Amino acid sequence: MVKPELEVWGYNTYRPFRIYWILHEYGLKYIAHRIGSRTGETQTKEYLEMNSKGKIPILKHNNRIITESAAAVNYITYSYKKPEDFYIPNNAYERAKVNEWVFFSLMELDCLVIYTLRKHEKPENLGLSNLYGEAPNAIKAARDHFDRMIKACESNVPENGWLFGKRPSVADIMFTSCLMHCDRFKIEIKSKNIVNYYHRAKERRNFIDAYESCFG
Ligand SMILES: N[C@@H](CCC(=O)N[C@@H](CS)C(=O)NCC(=O)O)C(=O)O
Repeated sequence: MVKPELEVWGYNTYRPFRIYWILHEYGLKYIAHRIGSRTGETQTKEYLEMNSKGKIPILKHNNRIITESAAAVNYITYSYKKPEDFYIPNNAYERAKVNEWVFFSLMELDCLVIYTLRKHEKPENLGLSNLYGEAPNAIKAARDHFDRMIKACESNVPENGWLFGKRPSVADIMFTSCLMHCDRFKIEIKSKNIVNYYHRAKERRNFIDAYESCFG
């Protein structure tokens, strides 16, 4: 049997999940190395040679290594034939609109909200304040920021389908993966529209299969 040319390191968290989801959208075979963050597995000499940040995920394609989840998701879309049921932008403006969601998700949601909660919530709330210190003001600011950003993007989320119509895109993978943290950190999504969008996303076959591969 030919060894799949794609390999993923990481599982059980939402950032590797982004890569599993795009691989399932593209129907690609891959090898999953189910290693966890903060288990020591990302700190071995061998792993650090692949990703000096000592984090998951990594995508490897033959001898190429990609260490940021969004870059890895995009890499798949640049490298493989587009599936029928997936949206790829056609021109600079359409690409910019997809990227708007990607950078919004990474910066405003992942970085400013999710990382802050992960670092400063108490361990009983799945945070790491035992390592990074308690910071109640930062936690409140992060939760307020989430509410503000949800309100800001609400009118750009359609009532049906995906962010760019009938087919999902990289924007949906990035945005949905950030919404998934709401369950974990008990963040209420104060928008019926976005809650409905999130439920629709979770019903997609490729989402369910990717979820099983990443978290099952
Ligand atoms: N910006 C990176 C973030 C990767 C990241 O923070 N991964 C987490 C797990 S989801 C991790 O490995 N954390 C361990 C650490 O921060 O030391 C990406 O999106 O790929």
